[in-house]
Amino acid sequence: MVTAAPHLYPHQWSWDAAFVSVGLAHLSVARAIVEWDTIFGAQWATGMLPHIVFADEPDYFPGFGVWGTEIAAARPDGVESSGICQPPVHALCIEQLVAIGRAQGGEAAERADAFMADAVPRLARWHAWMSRARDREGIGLVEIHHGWESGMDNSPRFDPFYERIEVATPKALPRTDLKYADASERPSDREYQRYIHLIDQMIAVEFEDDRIPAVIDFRCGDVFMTASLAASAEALARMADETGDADLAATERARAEHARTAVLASVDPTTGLCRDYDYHAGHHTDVASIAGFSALICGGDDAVVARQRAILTGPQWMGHPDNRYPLPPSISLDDPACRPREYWRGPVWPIMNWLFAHCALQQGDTALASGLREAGLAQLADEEFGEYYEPRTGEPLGSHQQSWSAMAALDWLT
Ligand code: 9WN
Repeated sequence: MVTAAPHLYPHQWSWDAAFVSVGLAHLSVARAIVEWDTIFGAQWATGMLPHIVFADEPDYFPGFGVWGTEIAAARPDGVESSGICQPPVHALCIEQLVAIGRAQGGEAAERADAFMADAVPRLARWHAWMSRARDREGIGLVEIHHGWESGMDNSPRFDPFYERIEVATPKALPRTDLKYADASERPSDREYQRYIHLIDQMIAVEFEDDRIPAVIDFRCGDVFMTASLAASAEALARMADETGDADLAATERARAEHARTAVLASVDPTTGLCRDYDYHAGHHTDVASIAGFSALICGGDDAVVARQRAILTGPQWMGHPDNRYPLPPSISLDDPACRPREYWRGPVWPIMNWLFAHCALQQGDTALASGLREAGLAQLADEEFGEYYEPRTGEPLGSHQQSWSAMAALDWLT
């Protein structure tokens, strides 16, 4: 496996690895496929792809022992993984990997085609799990039970969800992350107490999908996960067309439509942005973050997309006069909640730039895609491959040599 980062993240993360495989494909399709052997080798019997596959490396908290997934019946034998998921960008990345392999021709193309045929049924199980286990009420928004599932861990979009969690007995927190990143750039201990509390709630019901919603304090209909699912379901439908599985292609197109409808239904008519849904409170939330632009990931309504594009490229986001580069921060610099050095509370994330550029290209918006590519490459020309960047100064923050940041550069340059 390629670890998500050399020190801070010494294991394989699910959506990191999916992205990283696209970068690897430019160097070696065979190597890129090895990455998927690890991802798919950890797929749970339910179809879930777990968010971390652990390497034999103790220096990360919370490690396998804290996760307690040895009691999860669905976890495959011999694989140490966490018990939650991450955004379903996998099909979208595999489609890109296959396109890269085909463009290389010869053996690379043959390998890519054979891999696609193997991957399609696994992706189908993954998407089916997401609909079955995480859209139980059929409203279409993918339900998450931990901020880590969103991949945007401590984004202010989750503050309303975390604020109601009272941790009765705080635990010792061996914060290994603080050895490798400055505390001011990472989530607080208070946040970590809540993260661990949610894991304990899942352990109490042995990570069983049917029992978690009744006990978990965090139930968010995540609009960004949902838009990722819609984009990936379209990608999987196109791959199923190619492998001749018409039933699967139809299922995935229906899944994409259902997800897209929920994303578009979440749009706040006043702000024009997409909103998460609070299952406990029974309403949408109204925190503006980069996830608010989820319609740009999945498309589906030209007017909504045009409005979000105008806001994203406008003076509060990419076009902010204080920006070092015209790139989207995770929270607008004009927002009082913005903390420009603190993780998902303000910084610019290279992988978000890549994802938004990729989806723009899919939807024919070459101008947005090339703007993100150009500015994204200018930022990464520091060759630090920061996990995230200070929007105003362009200073790399968090981990350096972050694998998916390197992948963005590799894919954009080749
Ligand atoms: C928890 C690996 C991961 C990314 C996430 C990012 C961060 C982990 C952490 O690192 O989360 O999953 O320990 O902070 O938020 O998106 O997948 O790069």
